[in-house]
Amino acid sequence: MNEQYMRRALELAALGRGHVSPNPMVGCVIVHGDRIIGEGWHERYGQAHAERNAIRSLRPEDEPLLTDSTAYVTLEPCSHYGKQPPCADLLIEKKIGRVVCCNDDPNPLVGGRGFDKLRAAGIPVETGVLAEAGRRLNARFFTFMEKQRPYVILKWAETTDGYLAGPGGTPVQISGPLSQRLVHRWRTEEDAIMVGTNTAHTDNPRLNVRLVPGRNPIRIVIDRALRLDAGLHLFDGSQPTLRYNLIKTETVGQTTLVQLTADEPVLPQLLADLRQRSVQSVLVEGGTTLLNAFIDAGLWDEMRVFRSPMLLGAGIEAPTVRGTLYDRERVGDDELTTYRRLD
Ligand code: AOF
Ligand code: ZN
Repeated sequence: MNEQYMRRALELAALGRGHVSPNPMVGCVIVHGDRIIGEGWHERYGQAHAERNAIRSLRPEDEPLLTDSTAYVTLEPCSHYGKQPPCADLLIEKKIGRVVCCNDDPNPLVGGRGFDKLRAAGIPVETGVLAEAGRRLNARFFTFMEKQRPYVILKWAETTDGYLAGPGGTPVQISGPLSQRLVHRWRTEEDAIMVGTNTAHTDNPRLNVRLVPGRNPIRIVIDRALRLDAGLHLFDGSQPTLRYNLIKTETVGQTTLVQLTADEPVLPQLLADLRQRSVQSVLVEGGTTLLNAFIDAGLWDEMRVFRSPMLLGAGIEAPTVRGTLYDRERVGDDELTTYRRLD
């Protein structure tokens, strides 16, 4: 077993970022002796899985080598008929010699049955190779399957003196142009993007992707009493939008009103509803009230904080960061720090 092939498989898997959700990103490398004879990854939701693409990439003269080859797959080969036929069946049919994986598939439709099928066909299987890297790559998918809620990313920009808006919530452009571009790329990478009532009202955000190429996420807003102005960009019907409220459920064009009950906390209900809709990740872009509500409820997985050189002197205080330091980098004049949950 050679970890370097699994690293390559993880690298290939990551090429699916932004295109495969709610499926996981998966990569596959087929190795004969010390030669890679096939490579593939899950490129697009609904389309061929990694293993099939790797098999397709083989030169015809290499096909007979499969019996003596190892498939390095970042996730357990699937055993079910979804949008695609089972990869375990394909590997058995092609008589692969051995299968090595990072992780078991937490999808209850698979859940070990892919490995069972392979073993029953006499194919040796090894799992748990670069397991942490595999889980990190598909943190959204694993959180969704294991915690039964979307992966929640809290994002904000704060000044050097710790404010994220001016006095009374006046919007201030705190982060620089490179940071703004980066946030647009993040929007293409998550299924949904969310703001609270105050931010929707004071910033009138579009919550779409403009500064980079990529798909638009679903927009989410909390509007308990349905008091937000119908003329806001959020309600322009240009992309699917979920408006969570306590009054009614109704769909008008691309905007869906979803009623929550006032008897229970809002966020768990909202995340449960998003799960039903297969929304696997949410980028929460503020404001402070909403960010703090997620933090207080313990319903978050990652914090991404831009700190700009700006000083405001007064204003709305940014939330207090939690979790463990995961990454720190410079983005133009800003410093971006990522924190992850401890558990
Ligand atoms: C694999 N290889 O490359 C991927 C897998 O609807 P489908 O057929 O596309 O199935 C989606 C499920 O298959 C997904 O939830 C996950 O459990 C597994 N994804 N499995 O063997 C792959 N992308
Ligand atoms: Zn599959």
